[in-house]
Amino acid sequence: MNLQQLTETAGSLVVGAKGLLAMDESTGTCNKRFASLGIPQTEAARRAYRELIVTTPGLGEWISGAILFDETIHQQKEDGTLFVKVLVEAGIIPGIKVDTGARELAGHLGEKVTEGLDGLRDRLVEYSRLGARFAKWRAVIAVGDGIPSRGCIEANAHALARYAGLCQEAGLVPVVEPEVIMDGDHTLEQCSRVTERVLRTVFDQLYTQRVVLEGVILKPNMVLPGSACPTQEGVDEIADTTVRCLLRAVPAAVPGIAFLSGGQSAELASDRLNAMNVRFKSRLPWALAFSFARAIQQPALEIWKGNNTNVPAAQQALYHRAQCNCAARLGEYTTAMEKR
Ligand code: 5MM
Repeated sequence: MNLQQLTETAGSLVVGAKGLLAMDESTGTCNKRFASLGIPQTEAARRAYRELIVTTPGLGEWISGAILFDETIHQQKEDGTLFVKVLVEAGIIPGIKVDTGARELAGHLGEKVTEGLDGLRDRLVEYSRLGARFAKWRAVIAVGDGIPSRGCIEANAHALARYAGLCQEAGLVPVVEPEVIMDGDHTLEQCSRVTERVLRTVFDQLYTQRVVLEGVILKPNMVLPGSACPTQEGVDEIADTTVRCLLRAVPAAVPGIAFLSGGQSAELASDRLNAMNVRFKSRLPWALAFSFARAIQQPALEIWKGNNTNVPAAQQALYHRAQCNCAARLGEYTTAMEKR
């Protein structure tokens, strides 16, 4: 393990006001998003859409790293240039999602465990050869009656730590993503308790597996009430609750926290990240950044709709969301930025 290289890469991923662009939707997820907009669910359409993203002019001003999917890391622009090369030339670090998805956890009705450890060591070597410098693995934790269980939290935390250890061995920075999902009617307080418990367990497992925290990026959920909860707190309360939870559970050695958006609207995700940085930035041991998929991509996807003539407008929308989220990192985002 080259510790200096790992810490440098991790630092570059959260440098300045930049953040990560998650474009690692698996084929099923990407097709689902395409289907809802009437876009053909073909390899050609997925390639064209990913070309739109990676060729967005100026994207590297705001985006430090892009998380790719196995299909995408092998794909090329129409002119034959590999996407990885396009990203590097734009100053964006290529990364790769390496889990193989969340499946039902035996004996735990309604809970999942993320798979993908078998053969991971060899896959990481190959991804590194293809140009990836960081990786990502997502665990899914649901909140509900009697869940999450200890079995689910521990199984997922153990897998995340085993993955992170293998990444560091291969010289790739692990982005560790334990997502407490928004589905359900749980309260903000419940989400906070679950998120804290999950994060404490994850960091305990990372320590047990000898993962070097200086070479890790954490990708958590913001602490939010369930999407069906009747009480939806305001932006400041969500910012305070999220940061309080993170301060309790995330060691100061971690260089950066890059939130997932989890189904929030693009504007709310920016607004909440902004509030955290306005209220706490100067007092935090780690950078508070973003690693959004839907909250960066969705407006662009809705403009593109599979139509080539919409590419410039879609790229403009993508650029705009990336810019808004950088402003949010600085605590300089305002809703006025949306009225353009
Ligand atoms: C939670 O999902 C991650 C962040 O995306 P959002 O900001 O939209 O919440 C995202 O990186 C996710 O892991 C990918 O979209 C891949 O999802 P699947 O389910 O296809 O592996």
